[in-house]
Amino acid sequence: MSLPILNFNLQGPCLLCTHQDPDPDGAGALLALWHFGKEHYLPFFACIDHFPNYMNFMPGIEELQNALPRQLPDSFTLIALDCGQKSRIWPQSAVEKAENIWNLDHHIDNDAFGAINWVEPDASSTCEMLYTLMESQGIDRILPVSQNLLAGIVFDTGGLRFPNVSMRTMEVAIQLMKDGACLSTISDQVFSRWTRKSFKTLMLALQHLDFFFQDQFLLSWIDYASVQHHQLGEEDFEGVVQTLAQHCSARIVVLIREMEPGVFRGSLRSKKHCTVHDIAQLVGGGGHKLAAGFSTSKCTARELRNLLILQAESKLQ
Ligand SMILES: [Mn+2]
Repeated sequence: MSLPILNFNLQGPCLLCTHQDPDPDGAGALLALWHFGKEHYLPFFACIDHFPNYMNFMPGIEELQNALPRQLPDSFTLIALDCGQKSRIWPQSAVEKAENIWNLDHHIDNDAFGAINWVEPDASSTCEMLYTLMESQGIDRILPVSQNLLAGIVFDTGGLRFPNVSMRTMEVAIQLMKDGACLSTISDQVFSRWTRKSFKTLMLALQHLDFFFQDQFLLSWIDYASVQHHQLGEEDFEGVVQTLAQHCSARIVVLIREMEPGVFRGSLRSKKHCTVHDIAQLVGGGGHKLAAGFSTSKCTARELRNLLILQAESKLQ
């Protein structure tokens, strides 16, 4: 792993950002750096987009939500965490004002949009990368830093069990636990958060589940009428595709929901040596090799469905 030439004894101020619709990896990396900056009186500023309730447990998150810092200086470096593309950074208004951008990320389709880019597609998470960076600079971790880093790692690895978990990931997790971060508490907060509506969403996903190619490809499709009837929000779909992916033969699993008429959001998961980021890219999305997503209004339901089935077929041959 080649480390970037990053020096936290920066001359100028830094604004820490992650992607829109933040998840515990982006938010955890941001919060870890923010706590580190506070501890060392560094001119670090941070802000975070609206986040789901379950992330409330992450130390410091409520202080940063939803607003640009009032005292944001005229000139600053933007540190983008866990963002594959510049257009994913939140808030976009800060992107325009930033003097330059540092890009720390692990998405395979990261397009190196920064003045400095450190992209490690083999890292489990941006939090794992940040741990390595802090360790390389001999930085001591206070507990809120370790808790946030472990939250990001646990989230992006599905509780330390996805194929992106390396021995290094486990070593880092152990060190963070030695710091006092609690794996079981974090796992509970991150994964045991299904609501009645999540279960309703799962029920719909199961009702509309189709099996193809000897059950190697699973496709579930929830149309706008169902989304509207049950008043489903994007947060109600969290974890559903992962549940479908527990099918023993599945290699590619896709969950589509029509959140507005003609607007299709898709979550893709893959197992057993298939990749899905390249399928997502065909409809303007992206992500990781084994977990990707998209949102498109550029094709009809029939076109999208046919495209997904054809793509899956070609990969499963
Ligand atoms: Mn991530």
